[in-house]
Amino acid sequence: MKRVLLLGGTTEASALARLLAGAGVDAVFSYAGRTAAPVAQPLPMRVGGFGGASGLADWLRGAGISHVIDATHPFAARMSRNAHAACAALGLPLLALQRPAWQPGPGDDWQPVPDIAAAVAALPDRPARVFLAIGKQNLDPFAGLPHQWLLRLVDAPDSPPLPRAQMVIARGPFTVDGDRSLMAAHRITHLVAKNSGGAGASAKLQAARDLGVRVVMIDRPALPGCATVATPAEALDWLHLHQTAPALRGV
Ligand code: 3Y8
Ligand code: NAP
Repeated sequence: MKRVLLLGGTTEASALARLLAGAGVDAVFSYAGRTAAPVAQPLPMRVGGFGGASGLADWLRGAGISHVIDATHPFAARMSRNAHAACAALGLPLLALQRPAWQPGPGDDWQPVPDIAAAVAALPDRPARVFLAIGKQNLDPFAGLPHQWLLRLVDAPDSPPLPRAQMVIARGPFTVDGDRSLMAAHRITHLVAKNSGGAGASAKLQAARDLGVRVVMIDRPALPGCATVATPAEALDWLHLHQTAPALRGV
């Protein structure tokens, strides 16, 4: 019998969870426990790290998992590497559900950078008004810069993570109108974003285009190669193709 571990935390993971629940697939949805109150899922959930690749392998064995679907965010590189190592060690089928990277279009003013440090270096020397829409985990490298910051976080921090920072506490998905109003109200001159792809965070890019805001776009980290699909429906197809045992058909 198939038993699936779904590594979640993205819009596509939540959409796949609904498909799996609707198809009656035996699956467990996993969150890292990064936020105080993650969105509930229509599958049994587990929250928290596994304890590295070896901890994940032990968990997979103990839970009798037959298939792993990694639908984590493209910047959740450590989780993806651990899933790849654990599945290789156990010989378990692994599928990555990854949305395609965003591409600049007409009217976009993007400066692509390879990582957070390059994003810090890409901002102007003179004080600017920067919408730092990269969450909470990577803010420290920006601390020494002279800018006015607009931060959007999922949970309210105990103390302001940067000087001269205004904070919006919100969990996406976001809307173009909402992001355009937010950026206009704060007279934003620069937007720093991760190239996470998907529809859940792309509103700010359309808003930046409309407002003529320069976008510093952080490229994704390299991830280990494995079978990859771009939509939840394709992930369900993969699962049906990877039947562990031929389905017994009544005759
Ligand atoms: C804990 C689960 C769903 C999933 C929704 C998507 C869309 C909204 C856009 C901006 C960018 C950012 C951030 C973002 C988005 C979706 C998706 C996505 C970006 C939740 C969630 C968890 C997290 C973790 C959180 C990180 C942070 C990153 C905020 C839930 C809401 C900036 C990434 O406070 C913290 O420590 C937050 C940490 C990792 C990046 C960071 O480094 O700070 N996501 N986000 C998951 C877990 O515990 O396993 O709380 O319900 C999920 C979603 N966040 O089901 O609809 O699919 O991408 N998440 C980025 O893309 O740049 C916000 O503000 O414009
Ligand atoms: P990460 O840096 O790749 O992972 C760090 C550690 O967190 C992992 O080694 C693992 O701990 C644990 N972990 C991560 N995802 C997990 C999951 N789904 N279930 C159980 N444990 C998990 O990951 P991250 O960037 O902090 O992202 C954490 C979560 O937020 C993921 O679910 C991701 O999909 C979601 N998210 C991240 C971003 C982002 O910008 N990074 C954006 C949107 C959503 P152990 O080593 O102890 O197993």
